[in-house]
Amino acid sequence: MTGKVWKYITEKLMSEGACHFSLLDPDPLSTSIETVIELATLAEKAGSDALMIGGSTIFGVIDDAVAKIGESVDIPTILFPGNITGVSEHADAIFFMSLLNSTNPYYIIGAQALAAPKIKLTGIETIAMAYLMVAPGKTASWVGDAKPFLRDKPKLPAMYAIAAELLGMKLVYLEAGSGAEGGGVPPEMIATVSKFIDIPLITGGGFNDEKSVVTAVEAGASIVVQGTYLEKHVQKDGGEGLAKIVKGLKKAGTKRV
Ligand code: 1GP
Repeated sequence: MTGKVWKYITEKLMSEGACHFSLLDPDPLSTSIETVIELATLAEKAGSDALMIGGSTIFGVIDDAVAKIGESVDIPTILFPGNITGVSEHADAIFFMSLLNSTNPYYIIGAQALAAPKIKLTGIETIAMAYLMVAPGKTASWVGDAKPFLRDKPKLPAMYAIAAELLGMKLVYLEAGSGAEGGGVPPEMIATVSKFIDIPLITGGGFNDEKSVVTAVEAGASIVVQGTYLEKHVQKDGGEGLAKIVKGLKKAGTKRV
């Protein structure tokens, strides 16, 4: 299992230039497991390349949801943990992430250390990722005690992203926060950060239409994540809109291959 998901991601990026990931938040307070599974299957059908599972606030145990989502799709399931409660052995991989611009060491290395023995013992594939919070940052920023980067100061996250690469991390995630207003992380910031790193850049938070997703890829993002868009639209249109967004993303990606 080790390395299988990472191989899948890198091969996709090499052949298609960009990937689309769908974020599922299996929080029983806001969604039923049936809905989460429906969103997962619709996302796969629309061409999304992988499912990320997690959230900043989880009211419940995600194990069951992760197992059921995994049984319902063929695309990889990757944990996107907001805390040690977000770990499950039923996923294909876990983003082993550090919120580098947190002001609280717990979110930089504390939670990771607490979760590390379980992750190591279960043998789940880990993908080391720098998580960088950009304003507004929303709930993730609040929970993670972050000092979010100012949207018009791209050199600051660029410095952190280079440091992440030099520390051996495999990915850099520029996060504006789920439900962020303003069309995601500014393209100028994506462009500056991606220019200085050789590892793939993921971005998410507020990408709610094809234009913003395509613009992010054109600016240099390798992977764009959508969560809120899925929750709001895919059940209504059967994933038609999402399929269009993925098609636009792939078209923009192909130009970079
Ligand atoms: C949040 O980047 C993700 O961690 C997705 O954000 O819900 O705004 O798509 P949205």
